[in-house]
Amino acid sequence: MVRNVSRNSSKTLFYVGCACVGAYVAYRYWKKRQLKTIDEGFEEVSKIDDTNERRVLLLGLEGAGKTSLMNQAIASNVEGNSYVVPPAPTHGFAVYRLVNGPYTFSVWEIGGADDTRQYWSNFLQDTDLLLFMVDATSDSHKLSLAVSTLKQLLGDPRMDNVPILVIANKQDAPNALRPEEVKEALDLLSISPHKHKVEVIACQTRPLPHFPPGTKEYTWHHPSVAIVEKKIFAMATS
Ligand SMILES: Nc1nc2c(ncn2[C@@H]2O[C@H](COP(=O)(O)OP(=O)(O)OP(=O)(O)O)[C@@H](O)[C@H]2O)c(=O)[nH]1
Ligand SMILES: [Mg+2]
Repeated sequence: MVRNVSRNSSKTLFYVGCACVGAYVAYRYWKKRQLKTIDEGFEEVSKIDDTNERRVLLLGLEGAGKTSLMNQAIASNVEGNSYVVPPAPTHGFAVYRLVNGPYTFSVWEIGGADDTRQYWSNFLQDTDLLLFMVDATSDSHKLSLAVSTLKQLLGDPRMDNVPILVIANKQDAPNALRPEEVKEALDLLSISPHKHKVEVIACQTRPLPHFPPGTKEYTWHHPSVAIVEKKIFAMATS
């Protein structure tokens, strides 16, 4: 009798042991499959092709016309796109997507007000093109602030070798500085050509013309906007 009980209990022990080993093997197998799935997931993400993506940074003092330009660029980029006028000051940032052939350009506009400029340095990483927008009707005080702001930006090593397109905006105003004058006022000739390719382009987003039949205010853009766009596409992909 005693012998039977002990035989039964060792049998039970044997089965419990087998069950434990089986459960452990099943657990290891499941874990391995799970890790493999996670690995495959990473592989899929790493396979996503971002070679046709370009990151463009749009900076400039408040009121330079950054939002106005992008609203119109969006309107001219894809037929049927619309935008809201008048532009409001940008508190924080806005991202606009432009498409040209196989390329997608994400344009990051960061507001230019005093309290927002301190955050510009958070956005410098991986920039393919810097758009620096200037209100060409600015007085000398504002222009020298634009100069020191641009120099501070270019002092950041993350901006090394990033091409720069300076946009001399508000060319519709009779007192606006022309691109050559903006080049001088911003001391752009002092920027080493080995470090940055620099170009200056004229732009205006006002005044609104009479709309041709079939167009409305929200789909209108000034012809200079399309020229600026082309320049952005060329410089960000060169
Ligand atoms: N005359 C004239 N005014 C313009 C032009 N572009 C923009 N403006 C005006 O300038 C003002 C500021 O324009 P925004 O586009 O908001 O300027 P911003 O650079 O985005 O300003 P923040 O977002 O505050 O940094 C608005 O009243 C616009 O209507 C232009 O080409 N000519
Ligand atoms: Mg803005």
